[in-house]
Amino acid sequence: MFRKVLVANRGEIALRVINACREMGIRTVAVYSEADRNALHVRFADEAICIGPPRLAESYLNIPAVISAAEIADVEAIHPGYGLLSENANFAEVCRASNIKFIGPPPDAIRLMGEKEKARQAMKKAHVPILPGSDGILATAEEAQDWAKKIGYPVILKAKAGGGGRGMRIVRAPEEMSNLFHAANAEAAGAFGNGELYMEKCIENPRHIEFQVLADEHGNVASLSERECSIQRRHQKLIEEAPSLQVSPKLREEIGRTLCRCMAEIGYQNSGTVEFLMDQDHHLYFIEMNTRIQVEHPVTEAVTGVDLVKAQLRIAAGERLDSILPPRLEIRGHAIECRVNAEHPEKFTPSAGRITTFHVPGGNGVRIDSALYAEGVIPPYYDSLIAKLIVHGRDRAEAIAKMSRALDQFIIEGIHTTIPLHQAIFQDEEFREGKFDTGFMERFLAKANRSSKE
Ligand code: MV4
Repeated sequence: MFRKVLVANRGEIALRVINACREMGIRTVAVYSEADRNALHVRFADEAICIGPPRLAESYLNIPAVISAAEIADVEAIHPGYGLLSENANFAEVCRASNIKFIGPPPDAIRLMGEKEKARQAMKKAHVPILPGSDGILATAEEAQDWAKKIGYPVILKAKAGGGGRGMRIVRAPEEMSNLFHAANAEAAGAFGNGELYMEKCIENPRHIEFQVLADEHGNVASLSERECSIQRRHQKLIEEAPSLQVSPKLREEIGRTLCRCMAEIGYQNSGTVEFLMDQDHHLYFIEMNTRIQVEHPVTEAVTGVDLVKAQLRIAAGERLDSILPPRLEIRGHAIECRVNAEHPEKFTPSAGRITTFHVPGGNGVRIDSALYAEGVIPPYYDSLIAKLIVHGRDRAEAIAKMSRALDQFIIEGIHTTIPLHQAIFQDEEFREGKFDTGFMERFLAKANRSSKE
């Protein structure tokens, strides 16, 4: 096992990695920006190195600064967390060239999944179900129209370099194609420096369901079942749960088995998340793969009992999956996570400032992953995620009851948070019955708006 690991992140995920290292007897090195001098990841790591000014590009995204810190501190490995440098193939390559283990997949696997169209073809080759779509990049709007005629409207244009919904357009009729093609192309070029587009059949109001996989460096792969992430707003997830009520044991087994074969074929390593859309007929279709640990990983940890960050560290140190995982993976109970963001609950604008009052709920089956503390200051430069509240119950009803109780006891004053929004969602009948899709938040907010005007 590693003696010393650098954590190239901040906030709750930096603490999450530090905690795992601590419990495994690994020394930790934090890096931080000038805005994070008083942050908990700096306090809880064994060593901390300031790598630059507050702006991300000058600190947490500054590859030479991060690598220099790793060399000065003499670490054997870097854990990138999520976001920031976690899916940067170039960074993974620089780590390799510097003789530092990048705790994640090989650079080629990151690069493959970063090119959404190539990822699609790789999945297709391994018999993972994909949606009907274009074979490759669309050269012109006319070519797009030809494909759409074959596939059937509505179709969706997506950016090859995409993600997060940018450069995406739904096209419902041939006469819309030309305008939407050029709009998507321009948006993708602006956002990713690459305007290339591909096409898929559009699924209306899909569910978003993702499978967690782990792969060791000896060709072994395991599927750790799925998470349901349909409660989203503007491509930001708000609530995630595991397992999904819509995935039957048979479907879970089938997709899991196919993914294991696929990941072995690709030469995938470490933790990954394979995203699917589910249509009204409960069929799953691959859309993209994330090559990192995800924000919502704790719900999978709760129902499988597997510590995914420790698994990442052990895989990166060369251990085999059969020594990391129990002989038979079982799903126990139901887990739900609420992402608590520092933002105004109605305007959804970021809220920065000093925490005055702070109280966290506890009790059986309640977990909080957060880097907040009383009198702590939330800087305005970074992600608005400030805490994750995760509950684990015997079944979904118990998890919902636990979450409602825990939200009522979660007190954060001094800034605006999404706690009141979560409280309202947990009272919603549609949500409580599990009858929702990715259109839920839009309907929910429209309902809330209507009743506030009455
Ligand atoms: C889709 C889709 C419908 N059909 N692809 C949005 C972000 C990107 N990761 C994929 N997205 C979608 N892809 C096809 N073929 C609908 C969406 C989509 C969506 C997906 C998951 C969760 C929320 C969403 C909100 C709007 C659109």
